[in-house]
Formats: sequence, structure tokens, C-alpha cells
Amino acid sequence: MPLTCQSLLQAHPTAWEKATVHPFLTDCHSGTLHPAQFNTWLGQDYLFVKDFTRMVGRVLGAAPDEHIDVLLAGLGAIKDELLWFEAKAAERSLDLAAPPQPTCQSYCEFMASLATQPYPVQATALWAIEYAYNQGWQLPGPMPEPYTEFADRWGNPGFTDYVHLLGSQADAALATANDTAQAEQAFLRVAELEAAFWQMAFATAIVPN
Ligand code: HMH
Repeated sequence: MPLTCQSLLQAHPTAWEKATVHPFLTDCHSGTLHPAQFNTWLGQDYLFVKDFTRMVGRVLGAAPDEHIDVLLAGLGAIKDELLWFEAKAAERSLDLAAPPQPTCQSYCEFMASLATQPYPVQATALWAIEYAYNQGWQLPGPMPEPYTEFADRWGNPGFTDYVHLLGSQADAALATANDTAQAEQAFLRVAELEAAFWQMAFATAIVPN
């Protein structure tokens, strides 16, 4: 049986749950997250998305002709997303020049390391990264303000369709791969880094006033 995105999720339910269910997200939902925790996430995710953009550019460079259209649409959406991050940071008076924390750094290094991996591995990692946010932001249920637009960015129907297309492309690439062990490893590494990224923001020191 060929490896598929669905079979990866079925083989590793615990790893995937850790990637997509975290107190950071449930505290957003219940309104108990401290703004400092959210602001850490926002600043670090901005740095993440800048490097993620570069990764998607490299995946595009490795993609077969029939996968270009979906990846190009994804890059178009990221252009808007980076501007949106800058606007959200300005609303909160955040300094986007803050350095990456070690967890963000590790995630960015992982994305850079995908450049030397075969296309099926890159396509699988890209799908996993996007699906993690698509699920993570939706699973707690409707997000209250001020988090509604954040949940919507990765939970809206258009983004959900995009993630499904990425999954179909990854499946098609995996069907042609003769060694899928690296793709499975990349999936598990994404799951681990996603869990660590939530935890990094959640662990922000809260200074009582
Ligand atoms: C950490 N994972 C992380 N940040 C994101 N913005 C996404 C996935 C989705 O692009």
C-alpha cells in the first residue's frame, strides 16, 4: 500500500494530536490566554512565515508542472499574510525585529533542510505544516475576539480547500516515490515542531502588574 497523507495521520494519531491540540489554543478559545503569550506567538510566527515563504518557493522549484498552479496560489496568499502579520503586530505595538527563539530557529532550520530532500518529502512536509494550522485553529470551536480573525485565516473554507489540494499533490508525489521513509520522518518532525511551537509561546513569562 502506498504511503498517503491519510495513512500518515492514521499511523501517528498521538503525534498529530500533540501538534494540533494545545492549551495555547484552548486558552484562546476560553479567553484565558495572557496577551503576552499571544504576542510571543505572533512575533515568532511572523519569523516562521518569512522562512516558510522561502521554503514554499523551493518546493515550487522542485514541483512537476501540474503542481505549479496550487503552489503559486499559496505563495500569493502568503504575500497577503505577511502584510497582515505586520498590521497585527503594529496594532499590538510589537517589535517584529525580535530575534527567533530556539524552537522557532529549529523549525526554520528544518524547513531549510528540506531543500536537499526529494520532492515527495517536501510536498508531504508542506501539506503537514499547513494542515496543522488548518486543524489546530478550528478544533477548539469558534474563537472569540480578538482571536476570531486568526482562527479564520487558517480555518476558512478557501484555506481548507488549499490544504486538501496540497494533500492530493503530496499523495501523487508519494505514489511515485520508491522510498517513503523520509516522508514519514518529515511528517513526524513537523508534528513535533508544531507542538513545540505552541509550547514556546505558552511558556512566555507572565509579569504580574
Ligand atoms: C508554526 N505552523 C506554524 N506557523 C504557521 N503559520 C503555519 C504552520 C501555517 O502556515
